[in-house]
Amino acid sequence: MSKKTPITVARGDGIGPADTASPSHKADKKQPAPATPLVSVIMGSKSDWETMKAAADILAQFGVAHECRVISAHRTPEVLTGFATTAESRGIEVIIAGAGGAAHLAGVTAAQTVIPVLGVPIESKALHGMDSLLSIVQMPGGIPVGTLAIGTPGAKNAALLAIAILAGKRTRLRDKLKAYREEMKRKAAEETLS
Ligand code: RP5
Repeated sequence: MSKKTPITVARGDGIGPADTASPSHKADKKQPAPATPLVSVIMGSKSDWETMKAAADILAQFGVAHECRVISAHRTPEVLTGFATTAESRGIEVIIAGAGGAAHLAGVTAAQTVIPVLGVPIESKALHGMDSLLSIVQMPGGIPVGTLAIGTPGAKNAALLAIAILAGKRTRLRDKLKAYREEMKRKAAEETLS
């Protein structure tokens, strides 16, 4: 592993294989935290971390094992190919890719794996993220990238969408997501303007 592509790995709290994988792997059973990440959060530059840590925070809050790495489509293209082509065999189920400017990271990643890729447009200085947004969202038909909002809200929602994808086959995670929504609803209902 290159020293220029730092990785942080956060263990989950037992959110592991899908419920349907095998009865002995039911996610509802108390299990040791899986060592292998289910979600990979990648970003084109360390400068993107300020935005992308919002995705990592949500994944940690839900106890989803994940890894965070800097991989650039143009500075380290070989590393990206190695990452994308081995992600499936490593057990990664969703990839979140944040990039800014001519933001090709998500698209180039999606081109090399069938794992769902969620793109987060980083708010660039020159064009306030419009360049990033259009670069990520305008994938030609055939290789999809799910594109979220510009900046921190997009990073947060990318993680929530990744959780929703994982929750399809993991009842405990689905329950956590429902509880999160309920809490949001409760807080909104209790808002006062005084
Ligand atoms: C992109 O270029 C990165 O995703 C980042 O948003 C942007 C600027 O990178 P730095 O010059 O800050 O490293 O590849």
